[in-house]
Amino acid sequence: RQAAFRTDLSVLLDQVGTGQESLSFMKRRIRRLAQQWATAANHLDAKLEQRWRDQKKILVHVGFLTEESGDVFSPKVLKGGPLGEMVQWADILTSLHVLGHNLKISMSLKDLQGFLGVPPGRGSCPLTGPLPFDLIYTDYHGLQQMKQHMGLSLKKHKCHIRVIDTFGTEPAYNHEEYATLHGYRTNWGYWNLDSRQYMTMFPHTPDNSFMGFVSEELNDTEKRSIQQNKVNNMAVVYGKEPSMWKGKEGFLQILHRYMEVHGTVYYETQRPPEVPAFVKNHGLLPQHELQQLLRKAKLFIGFGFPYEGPAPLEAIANGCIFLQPKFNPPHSSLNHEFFRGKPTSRQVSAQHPYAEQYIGKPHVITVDFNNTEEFEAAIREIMSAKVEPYLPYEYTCEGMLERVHAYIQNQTCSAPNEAHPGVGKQLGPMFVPLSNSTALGWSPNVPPPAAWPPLRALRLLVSQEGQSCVEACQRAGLVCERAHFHYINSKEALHALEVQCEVVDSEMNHILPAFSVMRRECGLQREALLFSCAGHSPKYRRLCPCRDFRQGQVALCRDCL
Ligand code: U2F
Repeated sequence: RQAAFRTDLSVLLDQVGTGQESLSFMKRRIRRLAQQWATAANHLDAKLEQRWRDQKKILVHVGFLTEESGDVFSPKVLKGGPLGEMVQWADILTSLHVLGHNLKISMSLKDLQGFLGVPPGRGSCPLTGPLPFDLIYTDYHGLQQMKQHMGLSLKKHKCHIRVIDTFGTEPAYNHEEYATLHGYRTNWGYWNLDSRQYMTMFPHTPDNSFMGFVSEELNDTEKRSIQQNKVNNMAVVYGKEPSMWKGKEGFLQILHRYMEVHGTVYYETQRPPEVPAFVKNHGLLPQHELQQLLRKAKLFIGFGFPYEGPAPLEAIANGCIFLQPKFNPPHSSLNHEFFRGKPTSRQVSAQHPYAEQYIGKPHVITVDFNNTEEFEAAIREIMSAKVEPYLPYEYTCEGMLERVHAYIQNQTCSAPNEAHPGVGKQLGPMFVPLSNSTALGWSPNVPPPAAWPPLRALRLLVSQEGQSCVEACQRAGLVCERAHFHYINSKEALHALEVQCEVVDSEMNHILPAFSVMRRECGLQREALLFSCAGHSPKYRRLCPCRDFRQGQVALCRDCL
């Protein structure tokens, strides 16, 4: 069946259900943004020009909100607990509904079993017949529950699964045997999925798919009125939980010399001791009231935690400048408690690396907060700057619908466990050196094999020693495309790059394909699950599949729609 865009959200609101505070939060959000979604649906509908879109049967099982996983989030919704995940799930549900898919929503084990047709009870009762869904969106908690209740059939159906995973999962952590043997085993990883099945909150791990969420959009009249009503000396502190303010008095004192300081910190009866008396604390606000506060404020300032949340995007969208600390050395699972045990080695260079790398000045200023001069200079700069509200396209409703549409219609998980070194063999002649540099492109004369993103977007680059493909592609203004590793994992690719190989081995190692210049050793990848944009090694230069991307929509290549 053909999917038709929906602009009425009432059926979705009924489906979300009632009971927990988290559900009320999500429903308030869905209602508040309903008009914005409807406008975006109409735009995208027109842009796609009647293109056929398959209607998919989709199950959304929100594992972390189930009673069985402890549901630690719901009781904290009104008390300063994390809301980022609920923001994202509300927006995922809305996207799938608006795109016109056939949606079922599960927030408990009972719902899950009912939808899957698995008999209730203890132990793993394998799902016999075919899976009644084309796609299942869940999270790590939900995956665990599905394993318990679907038994071995989970393996059979795993290509249909998508895992919403805020901070990302790198391939080395995802491959069970490799992770166990090489010290990448964590509480979360090792599911042996195609790493693009993990979907993140920000586009920070190109091995995964970027799912994202949306932020409030403003029309021109609203933008103008915001700019006229900005209060140049008004700052709002990022942090709804008292612990996020702990040990920050020094910075707050300096800030207070220049600006009036506001906060939205949850409290029960009296001011939390972490929040100085000069701070005007509004208490935790409903989302729409927070937006109003941000419309007046000039500065939104983060003190290092929470990492990578939605609030800075909302602040920037409402015309604030976001000031955040640089982390030197970067925070990661190797050196910081919060990231410990997360299935990634990603180096987090600031509180909100996306804001720094994808938005930057004048909307985002990232400085070393311990350098008082730099910190004060940034505050002065912010007070006198004139900045317009800004929202990257990928965080608008249309941007999210466009991306989710493209994934649903094009992303396949064939996940052959063998990497088949030499799969690029028949493609050998298609590598044409562009110049003396290491960039290669596809010859336009040869029809590319079916692949998504299409292979004409592929640019083969070689990393420096110690550099990952994430970085190598980024330096060239491109992005690493994990789906294309298959096509560059060949002797022909090495040959086309004029790499001197005395031996060409094929191994299981997440830095392959790669070569050592010193030792004249070349290695190809034997295990497709281990193709990794993130991998790097000091003595190896890596072969990297990079691609272009659409302005404001890094998840999609120029020809990807
Ligand atoms: C992130 O979670 P958080 O919930 O801590 O992220 P924030 O950026 O603080 O904000 C989430 C939402 O909370 C809303 C605000 C944001 O959309 O509009 N809010 C509000 O309604 N009222 C207020 O007074 C203040 C904020 C991240 F998203 C999670 O994935 C991480 O687990 C967590 C820890 O790093 O950080």
